[in-house]
Amino acid sequence: MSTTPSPTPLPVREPDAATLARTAEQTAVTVLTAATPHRLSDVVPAPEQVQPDPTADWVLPAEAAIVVSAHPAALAVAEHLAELLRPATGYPLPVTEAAAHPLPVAEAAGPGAVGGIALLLDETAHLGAEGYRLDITPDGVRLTAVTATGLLHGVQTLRQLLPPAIESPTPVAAHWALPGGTITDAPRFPYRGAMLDVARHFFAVEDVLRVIDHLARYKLNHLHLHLTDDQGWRIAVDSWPRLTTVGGATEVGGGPGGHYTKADYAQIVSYAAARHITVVPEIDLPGHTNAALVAYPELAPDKLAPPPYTGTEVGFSYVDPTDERTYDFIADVLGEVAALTPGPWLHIGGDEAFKVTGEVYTGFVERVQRIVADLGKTVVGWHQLAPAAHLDGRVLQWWGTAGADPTTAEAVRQGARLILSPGNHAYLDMKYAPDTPIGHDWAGLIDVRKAYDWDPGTHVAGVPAEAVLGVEAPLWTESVTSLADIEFLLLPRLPAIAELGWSSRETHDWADFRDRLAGQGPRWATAGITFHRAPEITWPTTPTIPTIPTQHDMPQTDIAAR
Ligand code: TNX
Repeated sequence: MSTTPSPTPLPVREPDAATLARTAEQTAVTVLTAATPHRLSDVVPAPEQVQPDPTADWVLPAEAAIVVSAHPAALAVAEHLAELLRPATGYPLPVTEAAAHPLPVAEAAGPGAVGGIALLLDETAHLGAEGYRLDITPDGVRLTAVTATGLLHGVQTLRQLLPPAIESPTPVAAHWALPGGTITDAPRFPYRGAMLDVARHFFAVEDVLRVIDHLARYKLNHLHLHLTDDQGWRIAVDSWPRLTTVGGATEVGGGPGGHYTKADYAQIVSYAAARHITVVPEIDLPGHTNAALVAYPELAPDKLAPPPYTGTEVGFSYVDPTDERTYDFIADVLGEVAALTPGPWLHIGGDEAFKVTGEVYTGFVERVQRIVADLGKTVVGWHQLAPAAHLDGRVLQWWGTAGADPTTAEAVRQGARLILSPGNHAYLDMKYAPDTPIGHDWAGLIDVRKAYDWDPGTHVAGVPAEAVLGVEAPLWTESVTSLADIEFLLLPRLPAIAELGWSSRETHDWADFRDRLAGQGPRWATAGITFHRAPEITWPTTPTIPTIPTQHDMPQTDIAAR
């Protein structure tokens, strides 16, 4: 019996401390994170086209740079990407301008560069105003778009393809692997939004900014702020100062309320704009105006100040539609709000004005629509606006639960476009289940499947897909008092509505959506975001994330060896 001779041992050299430390770190990385990346299709909302190439997986190296077309808006997106990736990776990820494009990543970064991430604007690409192409190759990542908005959407996709640990606010020992292949993507509808009611309960600027971040993740591009209601007036108007000093000092349940100064509002608008999100301000008229009447009784039909209202009933208040002073008030308010708002939209509410009916109501709406048009803005209102005369460009927001309304269909036939927020699918203030601790149920219970299983293109009878501007998920806040409450109702249903707005109908598949949505759970958990662990979803257990020891924690020898 012969034995295979063992190979002659190589001469052994003692490894130095630095090599030992590196080896230990690499071993830890291999043990603690999966070596295989996510699937290229594990993205919410579902991309239009996904072509995986398993031979092209790529791992983000510590020395990677972000190269970007020399254009201010693209540079801002590149900086944003770097800011998203730096906390968890601990990598410097410098942002540099590309010499020319399109070039392979390494070439764009300059001679001798390691693979990195290239963000390239290409006006000749057929990707549409918001689309992008993401190529993950053994040389690195190349993201191409016609606009900076497209680049930003691609950045959100890239972020979701990295391991969930990328959401960690502090450095993590992970293998930052990306699945190889190409994604080509563009939205189905141009308007994709969410609404936050800051009137029933007031929310601080930082809470609104955090909601904006949640919208950006799922490629939503509009934030509708319901700024005024019976329980509080939340936006400063210089020409009518008591709106906030008096009208802003209440909220549901008797809390202190609050309001946004013009600087606060400007901060929200610019934070949203940096994420390519347009703010849609709503001044709800002629109903839902008790807070304004408390501040200015001259606007009330009987010219008497009503008591402040902190309950949750609707439909009792209205500004006097027969008094010219009311229209001065509206022109002043809408003028100031329009001046603060770079986006094209002004939302005038129009819902539940139960005491202003028939021709008085339509006459009122027609005057206010005209005021908005004269300010150079496009009027948006709840679908109760439908019987008022058509005005070019006007947009109705559908919140019905029945899927049919001849008056709305007729308004659309005359040229109105529709934003779909069906109460029984898209209302994020509806409870998930009978035992959901907060929320309403007047439009039914909305579990994740109910939020996902409808088609904006065919939902309202007589309204063709071409007349649908998009979708919006409203969050009314009668029962919502904290950021955690907001997140609990938003997640995981907001991504369902976002997918209906973004993804082509061909990708619509509940089982597939459910699996992709499950993958978002560990991301939210890692980022410290509250969400409802909906029982329909098989949430993966969130791995304990290993943190990289800071220099302070390291033994002295390792620091010296670095
Ligand atoms: C109806 S939807 C309202 C709001 C309430 C909401 C509660 C709409 C245009 N009006 O005033 O907050 O129901 O779900």
